[in-house]
Amino acid sequence: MKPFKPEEFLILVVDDISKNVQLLIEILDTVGYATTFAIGGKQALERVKSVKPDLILLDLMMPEINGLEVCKILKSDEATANIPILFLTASNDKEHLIKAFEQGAVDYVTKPFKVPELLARVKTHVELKQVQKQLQEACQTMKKLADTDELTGIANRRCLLEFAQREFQRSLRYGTPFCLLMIDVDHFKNINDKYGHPNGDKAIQWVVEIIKLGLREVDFFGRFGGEEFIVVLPQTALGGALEVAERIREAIASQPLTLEQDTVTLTASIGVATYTGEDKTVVGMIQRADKSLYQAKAKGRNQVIA
Ligand code: GH3
Ligand code: MG
Ligand code: MG
Ligand code: MG
Repeated sequence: MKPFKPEEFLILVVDDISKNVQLLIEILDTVGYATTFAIGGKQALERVKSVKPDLILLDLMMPEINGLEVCKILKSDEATANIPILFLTASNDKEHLIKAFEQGAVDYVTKPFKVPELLARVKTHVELKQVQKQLQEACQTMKKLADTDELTGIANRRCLLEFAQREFQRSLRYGTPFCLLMIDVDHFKNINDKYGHPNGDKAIQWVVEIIKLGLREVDFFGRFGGEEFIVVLPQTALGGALEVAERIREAIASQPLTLEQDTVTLTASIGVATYTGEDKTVVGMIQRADKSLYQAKAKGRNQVIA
């Protein structure tokens, strides 16, 4: 765990009485927390929108909007639901305590409180919040790694198939068109044989950059295997898919690549498959794209076949 640095945590103090706010801020200041405050529930809700506190010390009994209501509102909004809330109250009513926890509070302290105890609780909650944040970040990093092809940085086969299947499901449900392109670099073995595997890798990365330039934001692109790629074209009928495919084919064939001082021209063959409503899963579409690709190869490569 990272060393504890109180100044990195922003604590929002909420009370309807400004003297109480002042006292709490002075206490938090002795440790070095970053602090901000709101007088009353309404101001608290506005404050949370503009700052992102790591913890809220929330007074329970306040006129207009009381603490329980503030808590309920914050917990029902995805953007603020994760902010831990510690209630501070003069109420000895056990009902209040139970309600506070039911509304999603992490802690409940009655006034008058003991300063060291309050500070110990605050520290526990901000540290827990930090651990939670680190876990979320680690999960995101792992998901990204699990989805990404190491050589090219685009989606790997698993992620690509997942996306394609989702798109297939959407078409199945709404009857919207969609197409797949399967792109395979022609005679790629020759590149590896002549320039070596690391240069082959470089050529694959180059092809990826060229394909990317020919796609729209909504199109999805992944590495299916070696020098084979699949482009998913959502909401696109055959005419549009053929245009995209032709643009990609032309871009690859017309731009020279430099390998070991040689100017190399690569070409690619592209098979196109459209969603017809007859396939059971996207695998059927991929098989048809592969068949078209095979025909493009058989007919002399550097061409698009649907
Ligand atoms: P064609 O597709 O036109 O029929 O011929 P090809 O030479 O491209 O045929 P094939 O698909 O059989 O060969 C692809 C080659 O790509 C074989 C493999 O060594 C190479 N390859 C696959 N993955 C990688 C990679 O990650 N890096 C490099 N450098 N080469 C790779
Ligand atoms: Mg009050
Ligand atoms: Mg090939
Ligand atoms: Mg291949």
